[in-house]
Amino acid sequence: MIANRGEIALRINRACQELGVATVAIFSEADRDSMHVRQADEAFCVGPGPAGRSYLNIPNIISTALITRCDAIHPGYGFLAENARFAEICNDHGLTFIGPKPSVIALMGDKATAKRIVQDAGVPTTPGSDVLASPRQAEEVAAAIGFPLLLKATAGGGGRGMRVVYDAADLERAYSGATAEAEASFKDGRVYIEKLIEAPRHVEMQVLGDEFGNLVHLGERDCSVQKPSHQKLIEETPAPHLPSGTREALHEMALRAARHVGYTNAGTLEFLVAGEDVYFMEMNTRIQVEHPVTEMVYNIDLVKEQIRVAAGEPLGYTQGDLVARGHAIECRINAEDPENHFAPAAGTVSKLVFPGGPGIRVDTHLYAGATIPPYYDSMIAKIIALGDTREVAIARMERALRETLVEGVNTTIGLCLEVLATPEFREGHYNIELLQKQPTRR
Ligand code: MV4
Repeated sequence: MIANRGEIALRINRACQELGVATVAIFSEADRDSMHVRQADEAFCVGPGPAGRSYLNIPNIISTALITRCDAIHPGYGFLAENARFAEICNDHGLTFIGPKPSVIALMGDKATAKRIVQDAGVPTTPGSDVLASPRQAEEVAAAIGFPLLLKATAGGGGRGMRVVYDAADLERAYSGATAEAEASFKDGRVYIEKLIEAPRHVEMQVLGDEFGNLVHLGERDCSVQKPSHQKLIEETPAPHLPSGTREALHEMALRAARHVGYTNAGTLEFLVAGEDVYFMEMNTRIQVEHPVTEMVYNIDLVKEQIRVAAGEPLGYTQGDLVARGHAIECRINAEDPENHFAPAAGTVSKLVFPGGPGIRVDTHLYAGATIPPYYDSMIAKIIALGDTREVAIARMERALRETLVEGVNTTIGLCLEVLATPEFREGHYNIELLQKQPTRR
């Protein structure tokens, strides 16, 4: 069962087709005409458009999987992908959850716990506190680590429920604000403190483990090009200008942390990199949107690997067998409304042309005439460029973006081209600040 929609549902279906595995898609009433519904072997409606009533409707999804005699459920990313309870319910019903063990999802889902465990493995984490018990404890920790600092929700991740605090006078208000926001968003108001790392790069590590203790890494991805909303826009591998010692340390730390938690299946460890300093931040226990850049340079199908290891197959290779070749960049194409603070745009795509040619991969569920429902994420396509060098990959990406035509909705294509043209990006000397200053340029 493919328990997702959009491009990742197609991506999972492709892996299954190549493996000779039959697929069952689920869809909401808003997605009846979606491409994933057509391409899967079977498809069943699980509820109305709003995700809470369909793609997050656990009883409907589980009963559909049981009725259609599915063996396993691939959750994709988003929706139920990092829901430990869902993973456990799948396994309890004899449906293999394609991902790590539910206990590991739960541990990593609690960001303060994840940091503590990873630190126990000897991996440096961002300096800070464990969960705070009171505003008074926040003051004590703040006095010890100094300002500026960040308050983060332990149930959060990805920047939700985060507050920057510049001085002691703002702490109490930030604490109650962060706590209230975390309580409202996650029904868990617990927060912790971190020292603010200034102008870091966001570099993440891909790992993959089987159920026999074999674990490999598949290099890093630089995801520093993010919108102020923490939406990633451009990702690349390898990370440009990473000192070789820092890169090796990062690879080593990822393996050590993943091995320490008994990690199985595909996962990503997020780090902040500032100069030679590397700090673990959080771990994502799912396949990520940006996985294709890793697939391109390693010539490996991560989704097939996820399915194989979930079926109890051994990896069949070791770290030494894995060699990265070339440079890959991904641009995310989102449908956004510039008239409405770049909110996700719903609408109908009237004309559509995607690029092709050497070194270009397009992962999308879009087709000419498709309607984009208002209920879900705004990403409509990912364009991935591979080159022998970073320069070739950039040139390919630029021509691919110029070949692309999307009529009917406004997209991030122009913004991607602007970023690719900046001296900071071209030289590979950029950090998370790149898109923070001018929030909405196009
Ligand atoms: C940080 C940080 C600086 N110092 N933590 C943002 C999303 C979430 N994953 C964590 N985030 C950050 N955590 C410390 N201790 C800066 C960010 C951050 C950021 C990180 C990656 C990419 C873009 C970002 C934009 C703003 C802030």
